[in-house]
Amino acid sequence: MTFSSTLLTKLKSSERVVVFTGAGISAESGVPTFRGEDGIWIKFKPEELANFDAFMKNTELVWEWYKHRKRIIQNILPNAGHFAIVEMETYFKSVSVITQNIDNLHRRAGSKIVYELHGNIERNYCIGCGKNYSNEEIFLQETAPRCTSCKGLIRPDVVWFGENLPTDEWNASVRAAEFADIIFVVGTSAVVYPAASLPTLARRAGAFVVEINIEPTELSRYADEVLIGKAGEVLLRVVELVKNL
Ligand code: BV8
Ligand code: ZN
Repeated sequence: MTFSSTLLTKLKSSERVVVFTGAGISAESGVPTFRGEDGIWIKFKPEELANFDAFMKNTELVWEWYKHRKRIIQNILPNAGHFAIVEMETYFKSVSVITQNIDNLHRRAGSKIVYELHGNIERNYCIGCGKNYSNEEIFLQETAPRCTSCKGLIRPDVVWFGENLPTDEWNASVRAAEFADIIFVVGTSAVVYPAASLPTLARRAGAFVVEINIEPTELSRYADEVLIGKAGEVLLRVVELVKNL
């Protein structure tokens, strides 16, 4: 893998780094992506499952799907890509992770600044009274879990299609993107908005955009550098590069 001299210069001069991640960075941990050949959506369509109306209409099916994903995520670990991003914190003034993933792997790897744009599958809450529930409590109930206080339906604390993103996480992510010297866009097909607008927002504000993916995407034409390869391998090479600057 070759890196441009511009990237080297940028890495030397950058202080504020943003890493914007999608399902591809968790693929090497064994989490199925959404749109790849093993993609979850292949079996189901977003409109069937990941939206509030579908949840109200097919509560048991939606919960079956989320319990299935919760079990996958309970048995996986962060991978070299997540740990490489943590290591970047040693070499830059700030490293902010903006993730579309709901698997909590960045935090579990040790990243200090993590903005979860689409929620976290380890959290759940009652739509009646807002009471929070852990996954352990959810698994105790065979069917779609109900609130012990108000008998309301419990839902996963994730952002569904048609739902707004959490305001604080979104505002903090926009600010981080606006002030980034360099933004790494890792393992995302960049098709879901408004999250997918962040890399071009960063670019317009002057950031150097580095895309890391196993194939080109919608975003590649806006990237200053496109590094084709697996996130874990490429990010390790980038950290090696930074170490020897
Ligand atoms: C919103 C959580 C304002 C749930 C997710 C009509 C009506 C309403 C809204 C819309 C509409 N039309 C468009 C919209 C906006 C909509 C949208 O963008 N739709 C798309 C499909 C067109 N967005 C929304 O609804 C958002 N909210 O707009 O609010 C609003 C409010 C009311 C009314 C209107 C607007 C909310 C979107 C959040 C959806 N929730 N997840 C759950 O997970 O169950 S989305 C889900 O897919 C992920 O969170 C992620 O964000 C998203 C994209 O997936 P990726 O992460 O990119 O993964 P993917 O599989 O696609 O790609 C993986 C990539 O990795 C590939 O490029 C692959 O090559 C690469 N890769 C694979 N392996 C590796 C690798 N790279 C490196 N290394 C490897 N080893
Ligand atoms: Zn309740």
